[in-house]
Amino acid sequence: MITDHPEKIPGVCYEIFVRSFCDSNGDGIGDINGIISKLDYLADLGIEAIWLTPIHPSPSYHKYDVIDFYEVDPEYGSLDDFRELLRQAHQRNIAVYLDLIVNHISTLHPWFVEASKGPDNPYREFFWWMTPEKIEAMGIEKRETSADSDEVYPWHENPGDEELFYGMFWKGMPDLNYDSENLRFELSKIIYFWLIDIGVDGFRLDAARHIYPPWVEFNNQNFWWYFDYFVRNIKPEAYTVGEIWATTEEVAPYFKNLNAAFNFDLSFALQRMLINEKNEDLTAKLIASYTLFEKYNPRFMDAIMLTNHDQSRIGSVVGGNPEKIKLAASILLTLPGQPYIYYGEEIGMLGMKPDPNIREPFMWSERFADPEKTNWIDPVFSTAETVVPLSRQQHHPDSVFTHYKSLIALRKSQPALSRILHPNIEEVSITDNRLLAFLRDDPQHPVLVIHNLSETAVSITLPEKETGFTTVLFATNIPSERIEKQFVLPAWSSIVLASQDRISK
Ligand SMILES: [Ca+2]
Ligand SMILES: [Ca+2]
Repeated sequence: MITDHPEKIPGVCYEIFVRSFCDSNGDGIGDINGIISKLDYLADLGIEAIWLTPIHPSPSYHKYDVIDFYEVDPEYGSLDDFRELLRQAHQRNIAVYLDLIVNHISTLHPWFVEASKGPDNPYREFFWWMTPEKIEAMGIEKRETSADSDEVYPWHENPGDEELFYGMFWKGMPDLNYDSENLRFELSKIIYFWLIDIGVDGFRLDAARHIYPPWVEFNNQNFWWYFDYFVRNIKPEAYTVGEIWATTEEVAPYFKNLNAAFNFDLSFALQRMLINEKNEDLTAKLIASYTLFEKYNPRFMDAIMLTNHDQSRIGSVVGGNPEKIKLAASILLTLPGQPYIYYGEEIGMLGMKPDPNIREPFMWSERFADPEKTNWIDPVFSTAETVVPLSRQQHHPDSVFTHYKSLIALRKSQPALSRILHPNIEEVSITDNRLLAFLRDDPQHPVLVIHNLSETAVSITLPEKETGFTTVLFATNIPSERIEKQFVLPAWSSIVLASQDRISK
């Protein structure tokens, strides 16, 4: 059980797909120095923590198949660059989380190069090896596809070898086998290196539900107990957030040993609600999920997002409609938990799968040859014709960017909105399913939030209990400072209201 937590929990987090964010040296590939040059931008936006997708040497463009856990890929910079990033991020009170991939490595990693030499190699035990006969006898030739892997046949040939190796994502990524004490020791050295020697603030943990394969899945929690035990011993305040791409019920037990976990059910519910323009009883579902999470860890942190680097971008999910892009942001940034903004969301970037097209270059400026813009891929969705670059949004009062910035500032200014531990959300008796309405309670400054999901204006009468909420803290399309208990909320609009009564007490 987790005993300690970060002293100051970052509220608004930001996921950076490093390759596409900002190029500092003109090679067209995003890099660490590029991120350093944008720390002021992120601080100005109100970001309190950044999660970097993997930075270690790797043969792939996304770098989720690691060759060396102790280095930075030269494409992205050096360890010294990374130390400088940490130093400058911390100066601005921005925490830095590394994407740590403990489930698998690249076949080019020395551990696998060694292990593939044969059954007698000392590194053999770092992986899962089995003869075809045993695999067949156990009935594990095939796996059921999951949200995060289409792989059906997870056993792969090692040329000249009688045994196959297990790689649930694909044959270039062999799964690691943590039954090996030597491997656990190697992992503890890696954790120590990054948390203590380098000084990162925490880890985003890739594929956390897949550490042990299906036939020994029950060992997963034991592994995370071990992981957490080690982390807490060397850096009690470190932050851990797990990618458990599964239902709320499957996510919940992971809170025993991780501070936070991404809420995929919420992500998909929000996307459906924005597409269908109908509430799916979201508040009640969230409260039920909190009750479940709390059983495993009363200090759980709900890591919430619209989409991440594995999902089609929210801008495209809502058909590129700028009003709905803003509505999506309004919902995310008024819900409890830790919002993770995926880079480019704040300027309304677009993108649909396949993966490279949801990871297109960030659009910094309108200059034809923007030296900061990465060009490792020709963008298909986020182009000069479809997305207004940041430079033209930054000082525009109606831009998506200004909308994000205002909402982040609002969230940080209101204790009722920024609560992370013991999330505060309550239902209100506004039952029109075109609306998403909820109360964020607080002893001094409770806040009432109403979103209109639909394409038509909706007339609202505040319920008896909420008639005190007449002061407008934030609104899309409603200019007045104060409203009556009856008002009309325009299409795809949001309003955040404070209670005059309770504030004056
Ligand atoms: Ca570069
Ligand atoms: Ca695994």
